[in-house]
Amino acid sequence: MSGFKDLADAVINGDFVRVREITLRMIDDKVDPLGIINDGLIAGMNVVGIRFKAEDMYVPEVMMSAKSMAGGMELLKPLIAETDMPSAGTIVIGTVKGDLHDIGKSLVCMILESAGFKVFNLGTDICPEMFVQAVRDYKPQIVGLSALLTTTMLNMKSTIELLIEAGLRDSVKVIVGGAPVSQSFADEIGADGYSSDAMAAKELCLTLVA
Ligand code: B1M
Repeated sequence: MSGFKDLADAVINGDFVRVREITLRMIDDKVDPLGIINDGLIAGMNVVGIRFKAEDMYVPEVMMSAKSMAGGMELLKPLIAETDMPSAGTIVIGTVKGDLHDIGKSLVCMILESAGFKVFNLGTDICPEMFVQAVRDYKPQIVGLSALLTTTMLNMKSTIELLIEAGLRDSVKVIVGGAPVSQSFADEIGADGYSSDAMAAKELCLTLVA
């Protein structure tokens, strides 16, 4: 469908207005919201990632792409969360200390909400103490840690260590994800699960609360 390519191109060009226009048009045309996210918004962001790495795009342009993608996601969020599913469980999720990457984690939140989870999205740059406090406040079954940088993924380990120190580790399952994270890293730091993308995170959480 050419709409997906147009949408991906608009994300790549950081064209907020056009991303919203195309997203709205696709919603009107009853295109599956998850398809719009995966084949339009994420497809565009993937190209941005490749170009950023190749130094063919720079931080301000990447920010504009990210904002455009968020503009599209904002329109889709009510449609994804619009399910009659009973609450599947409670999840606290955040991007770890030192890390400002928000998009993937927000997508994971949307998909989990769509599966009926009550999600407390703490945001980005969340230190271990804040995760511990959130576990005390919200009493989730699952804590989700996201990291996009090889430097910040180490803060996942510190967060798990502080949960142990606070005597809370046995009360929650900890899942980790983000581009540099792997199953072997998850095993190494003592997490209960790892997922490579938002859909896999949903399946993992459903398994963990079953
Ligand atoms: Co940043 N950045 N960035 N960046 N950025 C990466 C991650 C990078 C790979 C780019 C590159 O060099 N190719 C690189 C990291 C290198 C490394 O550590 N190995 C990088 C860098 C270096 C940096 C800076 C240091 C750049 C600089 O300033 N010199 C800086 C760091 C700032 C900081 O955090 N302290 C920085 C800044 C930024 C922006 C602010 C410009 C912007 C973020 C805007 C925002 O989020 N609001 C940005 C962006 C957009 C990217 C890329 C281009 C795209 C990330 C993204 O949103 N992808 C990225 C390159 C890339 O990933 N290809 C890059 C789309 C998103 C849907 O995918 O986040 O992977 P992703 O999430 C997926 C899965 O990973 C998984 O599910 C999601 C959905 O399917 N997932 C989970 C994620 N969290 C999960 C949690 C789970 C389960 C699954 O359970 C809890």
